Amino acid sequence: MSVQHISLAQPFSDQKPGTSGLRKSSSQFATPDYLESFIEATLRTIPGVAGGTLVVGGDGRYGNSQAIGVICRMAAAHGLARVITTTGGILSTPAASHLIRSHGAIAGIILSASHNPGGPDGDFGVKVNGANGGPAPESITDAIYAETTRLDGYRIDMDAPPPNLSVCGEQQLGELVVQVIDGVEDYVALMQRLFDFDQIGALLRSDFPIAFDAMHAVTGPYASRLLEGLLGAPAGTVRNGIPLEDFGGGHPDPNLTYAHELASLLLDGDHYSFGAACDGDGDRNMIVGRSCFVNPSDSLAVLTANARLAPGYADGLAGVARSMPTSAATDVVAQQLGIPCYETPTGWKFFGNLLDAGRITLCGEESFGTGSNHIREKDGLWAVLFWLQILAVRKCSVAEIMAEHWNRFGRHYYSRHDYEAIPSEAAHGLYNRLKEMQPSLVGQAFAGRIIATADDFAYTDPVDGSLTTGQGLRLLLDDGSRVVLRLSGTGTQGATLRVYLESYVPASGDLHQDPQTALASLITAIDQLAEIRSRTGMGQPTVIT
Ligand code: VG1
Ligand code: CO
Repeated sequence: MSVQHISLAQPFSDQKPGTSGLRKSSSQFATPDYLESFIEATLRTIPGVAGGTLVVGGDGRYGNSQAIGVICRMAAAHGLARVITTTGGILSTPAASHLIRSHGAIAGIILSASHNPGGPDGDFGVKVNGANGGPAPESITDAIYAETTRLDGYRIDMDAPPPNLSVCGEQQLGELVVQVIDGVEDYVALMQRLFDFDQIGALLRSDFPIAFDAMHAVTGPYASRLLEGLLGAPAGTVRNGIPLEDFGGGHPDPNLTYAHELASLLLDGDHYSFGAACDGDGDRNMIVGRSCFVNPSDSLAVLTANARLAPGYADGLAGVARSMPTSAATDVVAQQLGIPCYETPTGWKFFGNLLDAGRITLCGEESFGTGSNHIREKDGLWAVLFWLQILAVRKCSVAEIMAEHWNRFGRHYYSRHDYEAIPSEAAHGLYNRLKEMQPSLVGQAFAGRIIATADDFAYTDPVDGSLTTGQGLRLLLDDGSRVVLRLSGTGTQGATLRVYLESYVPASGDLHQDPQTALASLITAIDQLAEIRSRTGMGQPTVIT
């Protein structure tokens, strides 16, 4: 082994991890020493590197295999004992979380920019997860960032050949063992412990055709083995199932805009009974029934209300959590179940402490993220199987499940409007202006209601007492409705403004309106107040969920 210290002319100053790791354009990652420098800072920061085990893999996007090679050579130079990686380097974020936990690894490095497009002209990213399998907490990502700003060089084994990712087995890189495993197997076994595959299989072999869109991203091999292999769904159930470096030119974000083909199969056609899609790295899910789109906030509420139908959750739930912008639909269910419901900032890392402490069993975000204590990440295919489990037991349609749910708990009309790639200055100007206005807004009229609270969301972690501030501007109205504004921490071009709108109608009210109609007065009022259209120069949002 020939470990070399490569000097940097100057440290990179832009490597601050956002909501979910470091995310930049592929061309930026191609800058000499760029990836190496972030990995160096990571390996200098995380505990247990000497003699430890690291899990490494990614969603198959452009740069994936090459990055795995770099990380292996740097792991060898830093004295790690073992790197566990996968055939083809293909590893979904939830499967990585499981491997970290089941192999006692010190950490995981997941190569993905999640739902962002890939390819030479797309984005690349590095997610760093801790020993509990979840996204590294802010204390660690802040320390990694601080390290990047003072880095003078990095250590790498210059001689080591790139690992052979085409077959399972062990390879020696100096003192380091690179273990290549099948990235799908352990995950599938975990799913079999949580759900009743006989029941779901019987549903899928009956007159219940489903469609799953892997969006040419990481879930293809997982979904093929689960749905078509073990559960007996017909060949062709999994669409776009081969992972491609550029996701076939698509945008692997499972929402009504970017997964419109799948959505349209269910919303405009009448062949399929159930449809689902996952994002680039497999942690997000979109659920659609025939003529029935399931809002992700509602999805979490439905899983919470029906959790006992799945073998893995038959004993009930310790508690639930949702991110702040997620609707309060789950809160109402939790209240009826008599279990605690926590409200955290956006990003899965905030659920980690609650899950580790056993305070919650399920958690979710409005951004198509749902998960549980089986791992420490959100889990796209897990949510799909959970829905299929509920449908297999209840033997009804998705639309019937939603109607029954709203009849019981009332309905939280909900929508998120995203304004993507707006000039940073315009976005920050708009945001800061509203923030400054907030104190004067309390007591003012807004969309026919009164603003009861106007603040910037702050969170005190109930487990470790840490405080996180600046998590989104909230306008809470006197009838329980809300409007929230946030600036995205995962975009790479300009800024993305997210506007979250929510209004509750009790079970006795009109439960079957179009959400955009039900929320129309809030949409108009926030546009007038925050001057969204005029300041962004956009007549309408890029994506409406
Ligand atoms: C978005 C979502 C957030 C999610 C994050 C990571 O962040 O809103 O809920 O946790 O993406 O998802 P932001 O800062 O752009 O709003 V993923 O699928 O990248 O791991
Ligand atoms: Co993702």
